[in-house]
Amino acid sequence: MASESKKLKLYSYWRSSCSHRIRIALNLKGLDYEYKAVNLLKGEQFGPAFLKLNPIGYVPALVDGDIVVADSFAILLYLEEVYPQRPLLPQDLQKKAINLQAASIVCSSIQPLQNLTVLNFMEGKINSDDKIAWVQHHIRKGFAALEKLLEGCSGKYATGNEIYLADICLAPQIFAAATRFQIDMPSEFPLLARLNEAYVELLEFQSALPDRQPDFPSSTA
Ligand SMILES: N[C@@H](CCC(=O)N[C@@H](CS)C(=O)NCC(=O)O)C(=O)O
Repeated sequence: MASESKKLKLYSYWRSSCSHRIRIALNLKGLDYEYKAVNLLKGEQFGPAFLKLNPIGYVPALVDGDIVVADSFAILLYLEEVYPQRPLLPQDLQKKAINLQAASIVCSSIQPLQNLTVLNFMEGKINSDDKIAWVQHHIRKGFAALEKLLEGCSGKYATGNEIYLADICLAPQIFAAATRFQIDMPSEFPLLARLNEAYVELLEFQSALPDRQPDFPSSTA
């Protein structure tokens, strides 16, 4: 019982790219966790129990014993501090800076402009073609910057031949861009498409994919 309550709990939604980042990080660090599904389409993120964990009503949230940490970037930094195995940031300062910048572009300058709250707010104000054009514009802007940022420093992965924070944030965003928002990765963003080919080979990335999660609805394509 005691060890059960110590097990990490991840509040997640199968399609959430922010939750997807944390699933990858937990897998890389070899941390076992209990999956707590929060159905965003049913509004479970606004229920009182979940708002106690994250007052802004977004997944992911992580519970580690008595500690609750929500917001994916904060969770990634927390995991890195508390569970230093398989580091998410390199020692090399130049590479570290690029990892932080690339991760932040995804977390702050791309994903927030496509999240459910933003898309729901637009509902009825603009048509669905304009809505997808909005999302695509912000993904393309961010991806174009990332291609420039990583040009010259990428190897097999974003900043060389080791997986770091940039990769953990890029993989879910590339997945969402290609599968939900109709971005043709190989023709538009060849460097990112090449990185993604390497990510899909890795078990830690495969088991974090949306369709591998317990709350993935089997009827959804
Ligand atoms: N900055 C937050 C953003 C979290 C976020 O936007 N989560 C989305 C799923 S990826 C969500 O919970 N959306 C629910 C909603 O918009 O109501 C993070 O990185 O964790």
